[in-house]
Amino acid sequence: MPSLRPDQLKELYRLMAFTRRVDQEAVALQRQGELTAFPPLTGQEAAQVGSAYALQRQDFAFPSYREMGVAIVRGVDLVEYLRAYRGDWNGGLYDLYAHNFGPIASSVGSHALHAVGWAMGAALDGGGKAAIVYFGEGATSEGDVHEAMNFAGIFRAPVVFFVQNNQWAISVPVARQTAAPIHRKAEAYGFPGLRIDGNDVLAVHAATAEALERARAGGGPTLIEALTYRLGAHSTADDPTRYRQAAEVEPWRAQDPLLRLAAQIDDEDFTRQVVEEVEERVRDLRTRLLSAPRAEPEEMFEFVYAEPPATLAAQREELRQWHS
Ligand SMILES: Cc1ncc(C[n+]2csc(CCOP(=O)(O)OP(=O)(O)O)c2C)c(N)n1
Repeated sequence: MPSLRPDQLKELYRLMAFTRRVDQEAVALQRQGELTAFPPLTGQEAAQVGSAYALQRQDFAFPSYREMGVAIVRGVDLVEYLRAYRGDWNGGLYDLYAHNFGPIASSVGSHALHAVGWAMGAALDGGGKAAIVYFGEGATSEGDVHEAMNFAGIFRAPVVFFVQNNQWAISVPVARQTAAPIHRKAEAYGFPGLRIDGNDVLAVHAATAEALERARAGGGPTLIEALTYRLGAHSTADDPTRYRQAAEVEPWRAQDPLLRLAAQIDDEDFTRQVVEEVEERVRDLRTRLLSAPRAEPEEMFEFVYAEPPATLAAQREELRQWHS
């Protein structure tokens, strides 16, 4: 058992409950036309919150598109975060350095390289900092991830590769992704790899805290494979009933990370009170998001060309006429 105090367990529960509720709200906002698309994380709260809770201020998190739980723990403003899913601005509007939380990486696996680069820079600056990069088991089939791990191993970069093995990469099951367990791939790159119960927030926190501490102290990278399950759809554009059976999902519902932590805390008054708190915070978030400024569609033609080619100029004109 890691040395977390009872008040820290409650803090973890609050963070996880808030993450779950915002996740549901974001899906609703997409259905209402307020967000363009959203990739829900329900089921993965322990993996995200437990690992991010082990980060220190000076560390840097590199997220994929599904890491809203990490953004919440890092203190990123959720209006700014969600506006990225409205398509207002590529990569998000938040200040990356205010909370050391990187841009949302939509290109699968690409940010593993960014994390290793940052980590090598941090080591050159004198150490004491670590990067953590989040990606799914599907991303481990990308060359970028292997190049990142190989480089990290050679240069002993202070980085934790945190894989959320949520069993599915859109419609591709993990059995079609790799013939060997993901955590064992670390051995080939010369650093430790471990597999943990990703729905047990205490296990996630303990394993990540240890890996980050080793990285900060100059002990090099770690690969953590957190076994979890994506209870919802891949994204709001996906229908998982087309490729997986309800009978597969049900046993994972029994492993719900929130229920497991609630059982450990065993305080019904507390969990009831959290539900109320979270509702209040989500109401406030919705109000602020709906009143946030919207980008002008014409902005999509800006910032790439000093002198736009004729095709783009014509498209811009067409958009202008369509709007008028
Ligand atoms: C380089 C690249 N290839 C393909 C895609 C399309 N795509 C988006 S998400 C996804 C599946 C990724 O699965 P996984 O890495 O397991 O993460 P998860 O979505 O389950 O969190 C794919 C193929 C992409 N965004 N980028």
